[in-house]
Amino acid sequence: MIHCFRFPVRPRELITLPRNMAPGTPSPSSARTRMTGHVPPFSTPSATRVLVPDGEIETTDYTDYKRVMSFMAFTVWVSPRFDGSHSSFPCNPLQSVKSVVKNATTTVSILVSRITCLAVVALCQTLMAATYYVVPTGNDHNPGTKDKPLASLPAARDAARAAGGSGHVILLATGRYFHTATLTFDERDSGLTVKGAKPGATAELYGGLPVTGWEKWKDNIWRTPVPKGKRFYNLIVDGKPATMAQTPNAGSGFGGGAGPRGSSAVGVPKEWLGYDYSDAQVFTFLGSDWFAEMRAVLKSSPDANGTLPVDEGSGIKDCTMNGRLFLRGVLEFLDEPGEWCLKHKDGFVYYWPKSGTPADHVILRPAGERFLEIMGRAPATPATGITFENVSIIGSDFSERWHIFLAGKDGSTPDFLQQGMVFGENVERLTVKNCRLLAAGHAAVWLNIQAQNCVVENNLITGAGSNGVYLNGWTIGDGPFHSAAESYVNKGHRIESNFIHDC
Ligand SMILES: [Ca+2]
Repeated sequence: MIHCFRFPVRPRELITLPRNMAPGTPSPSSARTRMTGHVPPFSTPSATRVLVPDGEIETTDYTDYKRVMSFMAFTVWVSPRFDGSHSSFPCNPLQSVKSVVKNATTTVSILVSRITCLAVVALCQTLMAATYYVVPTGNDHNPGTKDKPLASLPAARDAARAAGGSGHVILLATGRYFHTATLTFDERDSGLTVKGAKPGATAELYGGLPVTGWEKWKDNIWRTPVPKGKRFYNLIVDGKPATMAQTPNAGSGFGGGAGPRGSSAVGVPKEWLGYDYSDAQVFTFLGSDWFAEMRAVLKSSPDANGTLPVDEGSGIKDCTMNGRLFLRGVLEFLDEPGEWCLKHKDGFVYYWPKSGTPADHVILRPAGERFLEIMGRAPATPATGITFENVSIIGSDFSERWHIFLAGKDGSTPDFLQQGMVFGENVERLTVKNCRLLAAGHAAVWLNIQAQNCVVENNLITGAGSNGVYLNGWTIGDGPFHSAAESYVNKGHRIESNFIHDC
């Protein structure tokens, strides 16, 4: 039912009132308190005024017309300018019937006026919210209508931005969409929904470019040119990360002849001295196998004693590399189906397919460690209410090294490792649901520092390099805060019903 108040009050407070109070019923004490007590000012930092002909309403997000409409079902904001004959309505049970009827008539009139105005606001919002159609065979010079669809998500995002308003939907048709760089979304995209048009996440968003043009190189190994001088650490085949050429092979123990030499080097046998280690890494467990790190190999060749320097990782004393390690990223170690290797100085990538030829598979070279980056400019200007729904999000890069902590600083995540295929920072109400999140280099979803009230729900997450979903707040003692409570800026999320495996 509808209640009438003389004061403009904030919607957040109005929703606490009972909905079943009939007109003419004395207001409950809480309502009276609100009517006669302190009325918060309009000018809150996040508030927006919406002007209507007879007054004004306030909403924290006027672009959310559905929310406005839900409030409209049981509340009406009456301008202070309208404060005459109905001043006691409906709270004074001693009013005459005539007065009640008059007030009721007037009130109904006002209600109709307000409802009309709000409906117009809602209608305007609805009209402003457009759907942009994207199909793989579209054209980015098209307007994005159903008859003249766009070809890419970046073009659709730009079109939605240019249109202004909020609540736009980008509808992706079934097919494959490749991207040359990280796709960014910010506060200008607030309210945007990116959605697959058909069930089953059949719209496949790839975080990189397809690798094609393969030729047989030697035996079962194929190779193809890639940009010279550019390293990458994840080759994705049919939505799964391929194994970087390593020794020993999986299931064959550790080391394979290599072993740790102190905390910052490995030793290799003399028969490996001539190999090129320009793209090599060492995956190693530490200490008593508490955790593992990826160490960068720092020189392309070992010295005459077979010593190959690697970075020191977290540098935690008494927790150095142990003998459980793999050496990888060396072409000579590419010796079984499913392995791949980059020679970035030469500009070639090599691969031994598990079946058929490389042309039988979708092979992806990732463009970066973040594929979808949703980030407002600052904590005070978050990207809000952006949704990814019913799409496949496939592939992002890993990194040269991976440390569990910043060197010498327990409990921290190094800045350069705060990475996710879907990365959110300075975000509110980011939603990822009903998606397939495949072959992320780092985490599939990483919500960083300032991130609140996000939802990650009902997704398939597999093949991530580190975590399925990672929520990363401030390290204790860090950040521009005066108290622990103030530093609690990563919160309110709902992570539910995700199937996460092989991460
Ligand atoms: Ca191997």
